[in-house]
Amino acid sequence: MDGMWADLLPVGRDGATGGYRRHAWTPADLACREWFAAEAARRGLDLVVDRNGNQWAWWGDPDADGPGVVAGSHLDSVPDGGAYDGPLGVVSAFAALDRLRDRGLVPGRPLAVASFTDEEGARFGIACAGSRLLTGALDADRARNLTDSDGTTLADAMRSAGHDPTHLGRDDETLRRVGTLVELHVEQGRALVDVGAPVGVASTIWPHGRWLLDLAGEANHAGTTRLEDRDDPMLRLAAAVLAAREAAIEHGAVATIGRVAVAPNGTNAIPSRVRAWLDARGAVEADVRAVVAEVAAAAAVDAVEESWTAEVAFDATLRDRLTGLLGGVPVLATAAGHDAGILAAAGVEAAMLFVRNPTGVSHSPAEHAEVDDCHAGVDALATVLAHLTAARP
Ligand code: HGY
Ligand code: MN
Ligand code: MN
Repeated sequence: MDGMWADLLPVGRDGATGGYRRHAWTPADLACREWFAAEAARRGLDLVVDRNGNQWAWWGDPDADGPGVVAGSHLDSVPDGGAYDGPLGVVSAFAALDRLRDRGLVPGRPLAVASFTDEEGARFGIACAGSRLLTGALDADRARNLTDSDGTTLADAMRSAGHDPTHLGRDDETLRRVGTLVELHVEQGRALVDVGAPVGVASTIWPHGRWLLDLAGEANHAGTTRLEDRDDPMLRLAAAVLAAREAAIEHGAVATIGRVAVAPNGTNAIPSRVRAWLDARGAVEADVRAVVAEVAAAAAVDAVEESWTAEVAFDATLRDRLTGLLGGVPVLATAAGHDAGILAAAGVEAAMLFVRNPTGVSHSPAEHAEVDDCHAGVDALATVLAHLTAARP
């Protein structure tokens, strides 16, 4: 594990912030994809890149002997993201497969390591884009026409990276191969550290979504325009940001406006337009919807829903089986979205393992997990995979 981790660590890392910028279909992302292919080749696994760009490294033939068991996560990051969110799950999946081989175990079912494309949606705005396309939760034409901040479409970015976007969309051939998905992920919170446990099992993913607030104003001179003559969209943005916090407190939810695009973005120009993206989440859908409505009202704008993830309750039988198998580890909900949640919502049997995060911090260069806890995660994943694949000497 440590060698894989060391190889991956410098890929897409920003020297100034120490954070990662592994955004979909950029050179950094392609370097991660090459890393994945090399690790698959090193183990003699059959590498499959599906029509949506997701990578699968198979030990055994899921078409002949499937459906199989898949362990994986994602390699892309948010802007200035941490080292563990995503990569810990992919590295741990390869390491767990190595553990089975080290113990002389052969799976009774095909086993794969997977890396889902564009889980963060950092460049094109839709989280879990690869798994949403795979399951049909994201329309292919809409996906192809998503644009990044430079106006590059997803289709063009994929083509430039050598991946044909023509056949994006639900992929039943790939889905049929997946009998059970287990995603290991660094915990993005403090539940495990607060109970002193290195590993936990997921119960649910909170409902959450992303909304665009598109605020039009009137461009004008910052110095010569009288206050009473101004139509400054920044004031409505300010109202939205404050309303997001107040509504979140009121409804027991969380709400964030972390991404803003100002046009023309000049120091001495009243903006003509401000676009802001609201991320809202909560244990109860109605609370999330109430937060969005109050933010939209405060900004006097319609909030345009860009993505929505309904609550995911992971398969309770599988959840309890794995919890017992691991000796009664904690079971915890998360407000973070994951590819395992997208596949579970599409009817795939799925589970998640969490590895302790000593500070709970994520989506930050400060994100961290202790080596011993990472190894505990690999041990747990290997135990789970041996069980699920009925591995035998
Ligand atoms: O936004 C999320 O919860 C995940 O990191 N994509
Ligand atoms: Mn993330
Ligand atoms: Mn993640």
